[in-house]
Amino acid sequence: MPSSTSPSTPPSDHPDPALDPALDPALDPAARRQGDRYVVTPADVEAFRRDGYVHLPGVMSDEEMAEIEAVYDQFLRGEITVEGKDFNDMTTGEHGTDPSGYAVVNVMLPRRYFPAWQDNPFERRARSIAEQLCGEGMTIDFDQLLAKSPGRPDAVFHWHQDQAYWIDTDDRRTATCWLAVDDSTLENGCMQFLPGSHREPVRPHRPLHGDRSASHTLVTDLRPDDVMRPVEIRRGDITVHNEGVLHGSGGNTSASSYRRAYIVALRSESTVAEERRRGFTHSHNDAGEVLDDVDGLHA
Ligand SMILES: O=C(O)CCC(=O)C(=O)O
Repeated sequence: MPSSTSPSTPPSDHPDPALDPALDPALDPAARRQGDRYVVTPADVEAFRRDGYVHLPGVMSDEEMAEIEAVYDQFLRGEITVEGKDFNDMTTGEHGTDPSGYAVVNVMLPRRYFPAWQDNPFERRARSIAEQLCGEGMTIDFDQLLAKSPGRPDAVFHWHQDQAYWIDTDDRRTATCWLAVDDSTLENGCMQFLPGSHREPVRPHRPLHGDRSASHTLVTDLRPDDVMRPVEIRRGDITVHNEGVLHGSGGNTSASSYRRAYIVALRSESTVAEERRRGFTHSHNDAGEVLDDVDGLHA
């Protein structure tokens, strides 16, 4: 059942023309891919500014997805070494144990642990998209894999604003590019957003379990008027969200479908420099004082 802290599953949004090109033949995703660039339309920019997120169809081709998936699954099989808490279960904070029981497998900073992934085709298109949505001076801050296995209704990603997880900086521009490696549906736990919530200040957040050494995961409560909007997208599509929009996702109730996502987050160069100066790298192994200094714990 929906609760104030667990993602609910309201009916899906009105049909999205980008999911069905027949509804709008002008939106041909293949034509929007132009080498390293992906063409963002004025309507996309407007949606991103208004809602705090936007859905971009067909950012990656089938062939490009196959290459990404091969490395992605090497991570999931434990064939690429990831240090300490950077390979964890996002729901429990467990790490260093058998991941086959994890509800949400979370790999932080895959490009650090597998440098050959740096500058891959998704990173290059994400750069182009971030520049079109946020302007110049954007750089990759971190990347992440989030995988929910089938039949895991507990694979809930609790409501939060990303800025709540981050330290305060002057230029907070952010484009978090969330790539669907599987079709992402309400059933398998797609992303859900609260449109326009990025215009509010960061809400108070709390660690899901105990303190941040026990639980990296932060959570905030929905308010009675908050209506979350699920965004179902296809493999190869992305959503892009900013630092302030409230979001999360429900469990995976599908009997057969994984819900794998590959995230590349770009932020302003000045913010990334300030984060690194203060020892904040988005690793779950960052020092405790840094992890306690984040905005959501002081809102
Ligand atoms: O993949 C999810 O369900 C949540 C991802 C998320 O919160 C994020 O990318 O900021």
